[in-house]
Amino acid sequence: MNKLSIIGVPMDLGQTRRGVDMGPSAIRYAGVIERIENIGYSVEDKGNIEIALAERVHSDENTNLKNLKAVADASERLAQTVSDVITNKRFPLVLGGDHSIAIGTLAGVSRHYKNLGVIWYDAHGDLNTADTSPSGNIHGMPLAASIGIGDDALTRIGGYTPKVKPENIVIIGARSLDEGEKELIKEKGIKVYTMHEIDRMGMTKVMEETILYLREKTDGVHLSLDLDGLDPHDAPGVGTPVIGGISYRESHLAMEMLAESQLITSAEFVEVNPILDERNKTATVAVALMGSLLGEKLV
Ligand code: HAR
Ligand code: MN
Ligand code: MN
Ligand code: MN
Repeated sequence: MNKLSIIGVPMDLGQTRRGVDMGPSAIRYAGVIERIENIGYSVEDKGNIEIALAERVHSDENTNLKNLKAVADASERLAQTVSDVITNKRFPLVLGGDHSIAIGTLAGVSRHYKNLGVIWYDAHGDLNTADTSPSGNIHGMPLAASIGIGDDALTRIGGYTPKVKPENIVIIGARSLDEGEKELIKEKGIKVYTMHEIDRMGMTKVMEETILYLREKTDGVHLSLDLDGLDPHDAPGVGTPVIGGISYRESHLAMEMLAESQLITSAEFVEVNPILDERNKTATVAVALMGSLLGEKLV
């Protein structure tokens, strides 16, 4: 596929820190369009999905999920936009925004595949529900919602559930999992490479295994890359940094191996928060990783 569409999602309603709504602007400012055009893609920027203003959203007293209705509404719009892009035979590249946007992205992508695979590159599992969440923040729930676990308003975007089978998921970079998430990982048989495995095996082996595993099972693979999967030294502009993360070099290698594999059919880069960043470093890292993922060559 040599045609690509960028979709911005200035979402900050899935958590409570301000600034992550400016992620799409920061990533565009870091030169994403030119970077991808230089690889040889025809790039269309579809602009941003409309997101309600945090100051105008009122909490619903029937749930502890923050901004539930506003997140669900945005997810429906995003799902439709992503689905249209795929129908037009273009690669969807979604720019966040907090990670709650993955609910909508996956709802749009999964309409097009019988056996969608997902790589969840993240310090966190994002496998919480209203019952297990320590925060009520929906950005800690999108992977659970996508396998059909959680509030109907999140699991039934697009009118069907689940979007992804647990055995088609690979989590990479985990180092901050809540108890309920650990239980769900075991119960559902979700494949996880924590930082322990990355340290012991090296990123090359982790990616070789991931690619082999998903190639056998799936007919398309979505990459959901949370910048907090990287170490805060390399990606400081995120709302929930966790020390001891994946380096920029390891991430670059992982993206190049995915490019070689030709497995990835859609991608999103999330949690870039320019207010917390150092001179747009995290957005710049995100754009460099997009370049590697999409086949950029050094010579
Ligand atoms: N697990 C915690 C929660 O659910 C923290 C989630 C942190 N957020 C993210 N997602 N950036 O990866 O509240
Ligand atoms: Mn996440
Ligand atoms: Mn995270
Ligand atoms: Mn390289």
